[in-house]
Formats: sequence, structure tokens, C-alpha cells
Amino acid sequence: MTTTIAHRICPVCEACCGLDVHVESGKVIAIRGQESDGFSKGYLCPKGVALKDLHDDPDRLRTPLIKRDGQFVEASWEEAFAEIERRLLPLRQEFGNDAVAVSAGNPSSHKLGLMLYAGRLLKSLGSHNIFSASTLDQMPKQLSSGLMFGSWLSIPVPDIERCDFLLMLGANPMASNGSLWTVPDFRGKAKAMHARGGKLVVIDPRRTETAEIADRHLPIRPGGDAHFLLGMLHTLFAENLVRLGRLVEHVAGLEELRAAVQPFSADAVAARCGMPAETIRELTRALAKAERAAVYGRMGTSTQTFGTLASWLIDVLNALTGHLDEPGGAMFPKAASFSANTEGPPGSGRGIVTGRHRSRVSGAPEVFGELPTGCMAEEIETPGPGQVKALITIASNPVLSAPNGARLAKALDQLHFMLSLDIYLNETTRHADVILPGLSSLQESHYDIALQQFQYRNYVRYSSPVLPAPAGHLRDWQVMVKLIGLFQGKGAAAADPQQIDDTMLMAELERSFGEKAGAVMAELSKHSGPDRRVDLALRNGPYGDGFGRNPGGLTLDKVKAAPGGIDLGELQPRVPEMLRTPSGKIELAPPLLMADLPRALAALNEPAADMVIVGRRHVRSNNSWMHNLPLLAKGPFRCTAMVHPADAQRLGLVDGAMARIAGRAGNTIEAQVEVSDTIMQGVVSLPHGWGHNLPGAQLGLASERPGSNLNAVLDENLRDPVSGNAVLGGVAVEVTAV
Ligand SMILES: Nc1nc2c(c(=O)[nH]1)N[C@H]1C(S)=C(S)[C@@H](COP(=O)(O)OP(=O)(O)OC[C@H]3O[C@@H](n4cnc5c(=O)[nH]c(N)nc54)[C@H](O)[C@@H]3O)O[C@H]1N2
Ligand SMILES: Nc1nc2c(c(=O)[nH]1)N[C@H]1C(S)=C(S)[C@@H](COP(=O)(O)OP(=O)(O)OC[C@H]3O[C@@H](n4cnc5c(=O)[nH]c(N)nc54)[C@H](O)[C@@H]3O)O[C@H]1N2
Ligand code: SF4
Ligand SMILES: [Mo]
Repeated sequence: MTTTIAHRICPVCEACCGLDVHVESGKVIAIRGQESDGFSKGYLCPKGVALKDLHDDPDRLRTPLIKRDGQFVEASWEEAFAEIERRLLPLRQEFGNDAVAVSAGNPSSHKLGLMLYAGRLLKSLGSHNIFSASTLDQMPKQLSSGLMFGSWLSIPVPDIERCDFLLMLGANPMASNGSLWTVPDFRGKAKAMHARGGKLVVIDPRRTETAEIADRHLPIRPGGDAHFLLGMLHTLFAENLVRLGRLVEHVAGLEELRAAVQPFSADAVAARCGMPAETIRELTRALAKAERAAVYGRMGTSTQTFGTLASWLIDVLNALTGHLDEPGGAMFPKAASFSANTEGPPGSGRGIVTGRHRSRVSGAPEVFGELPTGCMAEEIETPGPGQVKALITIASNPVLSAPNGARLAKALDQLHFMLSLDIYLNETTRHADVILPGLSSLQESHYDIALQQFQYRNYVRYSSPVLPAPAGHLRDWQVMVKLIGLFQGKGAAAADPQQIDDTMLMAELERSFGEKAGAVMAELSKHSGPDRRVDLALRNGPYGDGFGRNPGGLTLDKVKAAPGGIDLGELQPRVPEMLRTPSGKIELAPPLLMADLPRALAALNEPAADMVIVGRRHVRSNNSWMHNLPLLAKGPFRCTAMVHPADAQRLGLVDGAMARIAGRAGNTIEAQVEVSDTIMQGVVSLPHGWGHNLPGAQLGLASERPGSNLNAVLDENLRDPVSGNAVLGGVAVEVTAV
């Protein structure tokens, strides 16, 4: 039998590893790392290998489902779209655009067809009730970056291949494989840094897998990062260590910042962050002295009460120690396409705004076009004009992934109509009236839209589908475009997606190319769907052929012809060219963030709760949806509540026995105790995305070891007020033995 090897970028996490998929007679027989991929160089993790299990999973949906009399029945695509048209459109007509909400989940940003058309779908829908996983995750970083640098995704990443000192807060790339930082094989790169004499320092309440390979681990009291960073900043000013270097003429707000951090000396913040003042000062000096250094923070710094402050202060520290936009420091990748910081005139722009509208019930401001996911349940429950009556979920499982999913699950049952684009009948989609299945990843093409902006190196790749789609099964983009057609009043059931897309693209081309639109359309005509738009973005992008302006530049054909990808070189300094702030400066002291400092000051002497809870990731799990795959599910039970031996003794908790964890609102879960000195005292760590024991889901394997749902004890009303992001860590709980 002949084996063919197809190349495919893994769409599961942000590392974007190249895979070799071994296929025999139309069946996947093995998945390995792609050595010939110059970006990931053969690295992969077990989740990449498990794409085979995902492809073969009998529980993965392969046909649309319609709920009739409380039971899901299989339906044709035509029937499913007819049902959507029959039930959703009249609701929108009667109650207005805002009555239809959207919840977009994490995988939708890893899927070409979903990602490319999501913005267009939202535009055609015209609803203010847009929710996504961003407000359970990185919204604080997007906001701080938008305010400082002028566009939402201008987020600097450590230039790890040249860095000699990496200060990492609230991130565990050994398990997560990196986030807002596309860095396959973090371990290899950290090892190389170590071999050069470089140092990795990890600040985390738990001695994580990353802390284990670091030169130093410093535990921090959960939620204390903003105070810790303020203490560092204070030290920089107090000890005259500020060194802006090249950036000196490109920053604004230095003096405002100096004045604002006065109350936050290392001594003043020490108790709040649970770290000795001398350690804070010593770290500051080491960072200031290091030739090539970067500060990087992720989930732990983002999903907390002061998430936006912490996200901001990380980049302020990078700038004030001369490490922002410098080789070996925190740098801005230059993506080949789809990046706001390569579009329009360089050097300044319109910047960002927030609060263009507010949520109806809590008055939470819109940020990046979204409302906080924590507000979703109340918008469905609360009667009155603008009440949410229908919901579209796109690869989103908020019943498990968002705080207080039990309330949300009840609210979902009040909806008049719910549509889910998903691959499983799970905790969230069981509430839907119609489910439209996505294809297996191996049946779709892939090009990364978002994450090129966070790559450790400038690089571009494309992969074609490895396996054909079953006859008649719509592709993601076709589903999205049909929905757009529906909201545009084009009658989706019958509408041809190609035709709707042609019309939409032509209108877009006319806006950007004027009378040349027809000629550009003709140039793109050999591709269709997402490929056509990728070709357009590549050719118009910073390395593109510019439709003839830059002969030899990138086109989709050129990228396709390089199965190992095309190297666009190491990261380069980009300030001021990449800035899109109205001032054309890096805004060190954005008013919105300065205005939040009094809140941090008021919290300076807040006593620690007896026990607080934080999350945890494992390399064999991905948020809430990979627990049904045999390769990942096997092995030791991972959904354990980790507690320090001293806490175990004090609270009467026994390793392997059950503990009851109660949240502020009285919600409780039971979880298996794991006593471990890797977690700091006063903190319990439990992974999220578990709790697969809800009735009506169809996840055979996952339900055998369901685990407990961390989010059941979190509070949907606890948010960082600036970004609307959920507080997922450092939340007070009561832990007792069962
Ligand atoms: N307590 C706590 N909660 C957390 C976190 C935490 O650290 N702690 N992390 C948060 C973070 S960072 C995130 S990003 C969110 C994630 O939360 P969500 O955005 O809800 O994502 P998932 O939980 O991964 O659920 C993904 C959904 O997409 C479906 N899906 C998977 N692949 C595909 C596909 O190819 N096509 C389609 N159509 N559907 C697909 C799955 O079946 C599932 O229903 O969780 C957040 N929740
Ligand atoms: N294997 C795997 N990989 C994944 C995912 C997954 O679920 N599994 N999810 C993907 C997604 S959606 C994302 S967003 C990324 C997240 O990527 P990371 O941010 O790297 O992932 P986490 O493991 O959540 O790391 C957060 C760390 O913050 C610590 N922490 C908690 N509270 C605090 C605090 O107050 N201060 C500090 N300094 N630390 C704190 C936690 O102990 C934890 O070690 O991972 C992605 N990759
Ligand atoms: S680290 Fe694993 S899940 Fe992430 S892209 Fe690579 S193979 Fe896929
Ligand atoms: Mo995430």
C-alpha cells in the first residue's frame, strides 16, 4: 500500500506546528512533526497527533441536527437552513438586530473559514450583543496594546532567539505552547537561551512545568501582578534606571507616569503581591541591566481584577528599560497579511476607542466591538426592549468555559432560537435548535489569519486540505456566507455561497481599489472562497507583489508552492512605522488606564483571602473540547484540586480524597485533592474546561471521567471593569473535606 505524506498546519493551539499527516487509502495512519517546516522544525505535541482521533471520533457530528420535540434529529443542509430562516429571521424582524446575540469561541480564531467571515457575519447581523472568548482571556492585553500602540493586536512578543533575560508572569508555555506568542518548541528555545547564559525567571503562584525549567521561580499572590509591576516601575524611577534608548523621541507620558507611581514603592506593594520588597528591587535592577531582555505576561496577568493594568505595565517596563522594539527584547512581528499595523499610512492612525455602546443590563462598555461574556446570561434573562431572544454560537462552549455556566445554561433554555456551529453535541450545543457541523480540520485548508502577528519570527505558510470533504458537506466559509446572505435578506436556504461572496468581495474591492476593482477581481479569479481573500491580503500585504508593483513579491501561489513555508526573517525594530496612535507616539500613560490606578491604590492593603482558586492547563487537554479523544484522555486523572501540604493539613484534606470547593455565590463543586508543594500556600489550582456530566451531551469518552467544572464556582459578575474581562484567577473560595 502506498503512503502519502501531506503537510498541514495544526489548528489546535497558537504554536501552529507543521504536521506530516501520513495517509493510506484515504485513512490517516499517523501524524508526526514536519521536519521540513522551517518555522516549527518538526516540533509537535500530543494534541497534534490526536487530530487523527478527532477525525475518527464517532461522536464528532457529521450531519446537521434539528431539535424536534426536544430530540435532535439528523437533517439535510437544505432543511437546516430552511429551519434557521423560518425561525431566526422573524425574531430579528420583530425584536430588532440586538435580539440576536453571537458567542464566538476559541477555535473560531484557528479556522480559516470561520475567522475570515466572522467580522462580515457580525456586520450583516448588526447586533450590539457580541460576545467572545476574548473577554475570558486576552481582552486586557488587546486594550492596553491598542491604547499604547494604536491597534488592538499590536502586541509585542519576546524575541526569544536573541533574548538573554526573560521575565515571565502568569504564563505556562510548557503546557500551553505559548499564547499571544506563536512559539513552537518553547522548551528548545528556552534551553538554547540557557546555553547562551541567558536567564528565565517565572512569576507564578504555582511552580509550573515552565518554572521547573527556569533559572528562578518566584511565587506571587494571585491578582498581585499589577502591584508587583508598579513596584518595579517605582524602583526604576527611584533608582534612576529609566533608559528609553532609541524610543526616547517616540514616547509620550513619561512624566505623568513618574508622578502616578509614587505611592507604589516596592515596600508599599510587597504585601499585596506576596513578594519581598528586596526581591522586587533586585529583579528591577537585573532587568534594567540586562542587554537583551523582555517581560512577557499571559493568562495569569490578564484574567484578574487588574488585568488591563498588569497588561499595560508589562509593556511600560519593556519600554522604560530599553527593551521594547529592540533585538532580543519585546518586538512587533510584521505579518504577511491581515494586520492593522501594516495597513494604511505608517506612523500614526486613528487609534482605538471603547464604550461606543454599553450593555443594556449592567452598562458594561463595549471593547473591541464586544460586550463581556459575563453579561450574556443577564442579557437573555432580563425582559425589555433589546432583550436577547436568539443566539448563534460559533465554536463556543460557554456553559463550561465561562463563569457560572449553570446560570447561562438556564438562560439558554429561555431563548426562542439557538443556532450552533460546532463539531460536537456538548454542554452548550445541547441547548441549540439547529447545529451545523464543521468539517474535520484535516478536510479544510489552513492559513493563519491572526497569529502571524505574534510569531517569534516572521514566516508565512499555507496548507491545503489533507482529505476530501464528504459529498454535500458545506465548508465553514460556505456556512458563514450563507448566513451572511440570510441576514442580507438574500434567502439563504437556496442561495449560492459563491455568488454571495462574489458580490461581497466586489463591493469591498470597489471601496479599496476604485475603478481598478474589476481588474483586481480578475487577477484573483483562479481562487475562490477564503483562498481568494488570502491571495488578496498577501498580495496587498507588506511582502506582497502589490499586483505588479513589487514583482517577485508574495502571492498565494508562491506560498502554496513552499510546503515548508517561506521565511520572512528575524523580527526587526518597527517603531515608529507600526504605530497607529493619533499622536504617532507610544502612549505610556493612556488616560483610561491612569484613571484605573486609584483602584489599585485602594486595594494596596487588601488582606489575602484564606483560600483563592487559580486555573491550570495540561498539554493533553485544550480548554473544554478535547476530552473525548482516546489518545489525550488516557493516563492519570488530571482534573485535580492541587493544594499545598500545609493547607491540606490545616483543612483536613487528603491526597486522592474529595474536597468541596464553594464559591462566593454559594455554588459548590467536588474535586479530587492532589497534595503538592508546587502550589503556594493559600491557593488551590484546578484546570478549567471539565465537568462533562451534564445530561444531553454526546461525549461518550469524556463522560466516563467528567472531572469538575472550575467555572461553576467562579462569579460571572467579577470583571476587570476597564476591559470587561472575566476574573478567573485569585477568586476567594472555601475548601473543605468531603
Ligand atoms: N476558569 C477558567 N476558565 C477559562 C479559562 C481559564 O483559564 N480558566 N480559559 C479561557 C480561555 S483562554 C478561553 S480561550 C476560553 C475557551 O472557551 P471557548 O471559546 O468556549 O472554547 P472551548 O471551550 O475550547 O470550546 C470550543 C467549542 O468549539 C467546538 N469546536 C472545536 N473545534 C471546532 C471546529 O473545528 N469547528 C467548529 N464549528 N467548532 C469547533 C467545540 O466542540 C466546543 O464546543 O475558555 C476560557 N475559560
Ligand atoms: N495544552 C493546552 N494548551 C493551550 C490551551 C489549553 O487549554 N491546553 N489553551 C490555549 C488558550 S485558549 C490560551 S489563552 C493559552 C493560555 O496560555 P498560558 O497563559 O501560557 O496558559 P496557562 O497555563 O493558563 O498559564 C497561566 C498561568 O498563570 C498562573 N496564574 C494564575 N493566577 C495568577 C496571577 O494572579 N499572577 C500570576 N503571575 N500568575 C497567575 C497559573 O498558575 C498558570 O500557570 O493556552 C493555549 N494553549
Ligand atoms: S503545540 Fe500541539 S496543539 Fe499546539 S499547534 Fe503544536 S501540535 Fe498543535
Ligand atoms: Mo484562550
